[in-house]
Amino acid sequence: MKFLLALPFFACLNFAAPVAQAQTAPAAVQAATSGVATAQFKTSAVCDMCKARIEKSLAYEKGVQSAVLDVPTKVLTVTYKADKTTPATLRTAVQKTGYDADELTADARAYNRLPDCCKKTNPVH
Ligand SMILES: [Cu+2]
Repeated sequence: MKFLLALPFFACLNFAAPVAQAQTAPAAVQAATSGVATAQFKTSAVCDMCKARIEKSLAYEKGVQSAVLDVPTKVLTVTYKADKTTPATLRTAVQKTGYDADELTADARAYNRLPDCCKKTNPVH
């Protein structure tokens, strides 16, 4: 998934980018029940570009079925297959995207590459 991290570094102009559609497609085939768990993490996301970036990054993580970030609360909700990944792995994926995950601080290099409007010093906007 590392190559994906290079993609979202454009300015925050394309809010309407239909990223959310792409991420839901692969999970649709999955049988609904066995071994599916949900985890929630508080992130440092501040805008819709952060939302798109995090959701896209998590969607490509192994075992992830869906990832939805609520921008006002900064809470990321991930549905995943418990035999394929763990909450710790998912938090690491958030860090590597440039965002804090609960008590874990964002990966510095990824954070530095975020556009200015996505820095966590900004208020939610
Ligand atoms: Cu942002």
